[in-house]
Amino acid sequence: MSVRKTIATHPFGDQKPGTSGLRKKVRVFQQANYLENFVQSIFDATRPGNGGFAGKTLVVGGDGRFYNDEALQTIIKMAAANDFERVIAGRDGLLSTPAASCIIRKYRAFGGIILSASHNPGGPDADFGIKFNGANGGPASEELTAAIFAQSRRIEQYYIADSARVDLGRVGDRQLGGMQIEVIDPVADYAALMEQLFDFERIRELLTGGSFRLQFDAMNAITGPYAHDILEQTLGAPPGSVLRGQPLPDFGGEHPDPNPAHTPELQRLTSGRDAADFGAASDGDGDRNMILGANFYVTPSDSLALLAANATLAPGYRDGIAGVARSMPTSQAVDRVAKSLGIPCFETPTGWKFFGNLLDAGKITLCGEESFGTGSDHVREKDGLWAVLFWLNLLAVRGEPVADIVRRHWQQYGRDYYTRHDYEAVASDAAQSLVETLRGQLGALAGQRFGNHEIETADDFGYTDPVDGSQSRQQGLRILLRGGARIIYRLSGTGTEGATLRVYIEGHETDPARHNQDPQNALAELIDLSHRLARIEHFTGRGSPDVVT
Ligand code: G16
Repeated sequence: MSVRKTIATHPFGDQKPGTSGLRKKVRVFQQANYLENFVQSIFDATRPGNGGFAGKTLVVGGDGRFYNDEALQTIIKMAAANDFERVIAGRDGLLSTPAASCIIRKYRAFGGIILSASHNPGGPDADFGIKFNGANGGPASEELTAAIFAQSRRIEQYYIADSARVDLGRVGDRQLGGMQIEVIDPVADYAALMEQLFDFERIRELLTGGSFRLQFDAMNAITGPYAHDILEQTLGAPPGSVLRGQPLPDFGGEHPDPNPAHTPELQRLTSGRDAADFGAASDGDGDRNMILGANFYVTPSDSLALLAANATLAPGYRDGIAGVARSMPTSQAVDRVAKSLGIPCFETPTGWKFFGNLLDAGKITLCGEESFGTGSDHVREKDGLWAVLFWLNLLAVRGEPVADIVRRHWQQYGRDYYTRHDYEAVASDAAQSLVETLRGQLGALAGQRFGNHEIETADDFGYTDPVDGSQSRQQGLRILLRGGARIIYRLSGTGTEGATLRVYIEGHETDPARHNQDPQNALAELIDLSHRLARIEHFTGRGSPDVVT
């Protein structure tokens, strides 16, 4: 038996969700009532007027980072006290973000609460996060996150069941008061979905044929169990193919961000004369991916374009794709593929939630972002292992090395040289001043020449959702140059310390003789221009970025 308790509380003023949910330091979440306030605000903002949560199912799980366990216990007790009929939880409280999306959809849940700070570090002094996904399996819309925030500013009480710890260590059913708790294998439903989309037979032949070598870096994070199960046990990749496959609460003290800087062992194994044929990594919660060939790095923007161009090679996309979408700062490589396929291409603000309506309406099949995210209409989150399996399917069918496939693609469409420069933990005031100053100057930039470059237009990106007409303003400052090159500035919405300025720079090169340059060299003039236009050093005191991808 459990007793429902009503606890009086006071609002915190800072529970405004960012690009993807509420992300803060663990110590912020550990304040008395902090997590509870936000969870109750989610329930209050989403509670159906008719009958409340009676008869409704909530999916819960997270990436296993520090505080995952404690937070899940609280959330489950609060779900019971808020009258949910059923909670579905991953065993040990684990669910990758794409698996959570898959499970919400498959079991027709009301929605889900996902615990993760994605690629941010974990541990008592690091980051934690929480977000709500709706019945379509996708992140809450801007409208809903605004309603949750508004509720968090006026909350006065929350409800929680007074009960013992719920055992999440074993698959099976439990009862908490009137609520059923179903603990499920976190991998099985997701693995079954992957098997429907990709040609497992051909991938198995590739991986067991003897000459092809795969290395997948799970970064001590959530994809470890998924990768061991799917890549090694089901598809036959030899043991050892999965690196850092054990999820750890602090990710082994590492940064679970799948980019070249944070995957040294994977870089070593995919470099040199004895390089593995294919390398990949996923992040803290399993929704991001990085793709590598032997001695070759595939940019996320190129990866999206390549998957779009080769989609019909995978059984799940055999009949073609309806359309594609990319976030605004993602390179225009996929636009070229869409044009040649004669399908629409949408440009959305940064944030996976903006793809949701397009996917639900069937306007797009594939979508992706420069921030190592790729996905499709199979779930409503970006999906790291899905991208890896898609690439393996493609490699199995085409039988060519990764580098050759990408180079051939560039020959056909031209190469979109691309780089992102991040200035991290900048003082928030300084970052705001930089953005506001540049915003004020945008109108005067059109027509100005800088060396070989001329600015065609400059604007502050705004988006009107083609499905529901909702509008999102101030989504990034765009400098569009004659010939298609672009420089974009925006402030990250996922950091937990100060502000992170992101500068995205791209230029298109059609001449195959010029396709083998280092992007930092190919884009040197534009990079220099990006500094001068925004006076980055003047505002931030930084002469060079902290991270270059
Ligand atoms: C989240 C969002 C992505 C976004 C990324 C970076 O990813 O889901 O859509 O591209 O953050 O956002 P920002 O540039 O604002 O930091 P994740 O993997 O962190 O959940």
